[in-house]
Amino acid sequence: MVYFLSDAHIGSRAFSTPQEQEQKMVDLLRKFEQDATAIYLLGDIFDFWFEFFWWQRKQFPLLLQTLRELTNKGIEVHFFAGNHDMWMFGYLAKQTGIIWHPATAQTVIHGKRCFLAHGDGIVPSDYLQRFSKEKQKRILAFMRLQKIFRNRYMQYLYRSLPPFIGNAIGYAWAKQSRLKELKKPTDFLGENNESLVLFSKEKEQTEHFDYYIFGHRHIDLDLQITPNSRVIILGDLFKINSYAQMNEQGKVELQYL
Ligand SMILES: [Mn+2]
Repeated sequence: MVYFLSDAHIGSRAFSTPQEQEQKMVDLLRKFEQDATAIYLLGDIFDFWFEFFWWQRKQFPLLLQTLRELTNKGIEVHFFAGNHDMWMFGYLAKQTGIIWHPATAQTVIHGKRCFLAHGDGIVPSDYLQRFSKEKQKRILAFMRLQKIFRNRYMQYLYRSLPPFIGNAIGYAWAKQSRLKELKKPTDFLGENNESLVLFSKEKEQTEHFDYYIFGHRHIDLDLQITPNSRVIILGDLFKINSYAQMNEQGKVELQYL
């Protein structure tokens, strides 16, 4: 079995018991361990993850230990950058043996062509034109922020902060977006408005994938876009409590805890 999971947001200060979130993730990984050949973690597994230059106390030791044990057993664990945990500079991979994907990936699993990504910034080519001038401004501001987050020089500066300051800022920022999500979730916008679906439909015109699998949106979606192509959005691990699995025949199904 191959498993897909995203958006656990471990460590979020929006939850009263951050340890429980880590334990929940570990329990699920232990369940996967029974029959997994590979596990794809599609981003935002951590609510905030930043590897600073300065020494810092090991975060989430239980989860890191579990990941290490899984990879030692020969289970491939793929870890995709989310917009909350893209700041990995080799430490986590070295500690746990995960395979790090800073961007999207295209791969064949059990004979099925898969397009995999966290999902932030994945939009169709005519995306901006779909909105009013006012909304375009907000989207562009968000995209500028994403660019700063991914800028190597800015990352270098942030890495030189003492971790207790850098983490305090990061967790406070992340908490806001978690509270917003919990208070006012953005439900499925319909296949003509959901950017990940629009992107996949556009992509399908030039290149075929059996599955487009994403996280990020905090909705659980399994949508047929052509007779042999589907978009799967994984939901999350704190509100929807969902993940996906692919069996040896290449059949993908959403699962709920
Ligand atoms: Mn995200």
